Amino acid sequence: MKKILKLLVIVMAFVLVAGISQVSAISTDPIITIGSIEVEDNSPADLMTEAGWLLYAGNVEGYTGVFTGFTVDKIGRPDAPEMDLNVAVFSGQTKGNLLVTFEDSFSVPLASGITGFETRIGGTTAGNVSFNTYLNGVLMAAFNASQGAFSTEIAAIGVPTDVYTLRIEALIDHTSLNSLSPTSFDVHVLPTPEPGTLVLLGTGLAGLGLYRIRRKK
Ligand SMILES: [Ca+2]
Repeated sequence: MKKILKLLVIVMAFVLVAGISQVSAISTDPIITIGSIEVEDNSPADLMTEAGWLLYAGNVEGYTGVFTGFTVDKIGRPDAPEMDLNVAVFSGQTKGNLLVTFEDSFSVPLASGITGFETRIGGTTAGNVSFNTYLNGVLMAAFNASQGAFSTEIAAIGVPTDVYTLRIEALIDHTSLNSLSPTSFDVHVLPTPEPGTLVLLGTGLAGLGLYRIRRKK
């Protein structure tokens, strides 16, 4: 039993050291654009002074809404970054399209075992919304939602090798609706498999190894 504990401590120490050594390599410059408005993290337009958390509320091109972005300083880890865009809008009198984007740059290394990024989308709309997510300009996920509740999960395989950019796009279309029609949604881009799952898998494999060593004795 003592031997097992000793080995577990060594495995955990290795996991911790591996995690810490990867923290330094990151560059973040997250920006949300809402129509022609640009909101950079902790610029005057950002209502949330916390790093990695962007918030804009107000009127933009015929829409009134709240736009929130979370990125790696707030969610995820430097070696397994996540991005989350949350939008709630009402259309006003002009009822045109509204393009909302959220972009951030990161740098490798990624945690070992990550094979790509998953896009999770959920929400409800009175009109139509087209979603796209990109890794270095290459489409990872595309989804169209119209008139009602929606949700989807789309996984894409592909791991970057250097500094890389993740980008979320949502094109909101209320062109044929009355002036108080709502749309709200959440778009979450996260690495697959999730780091939590990786750690569990790692400890599970370590446990299996210990079991086999013990049986041989
Ligand atoms: Ca901020």
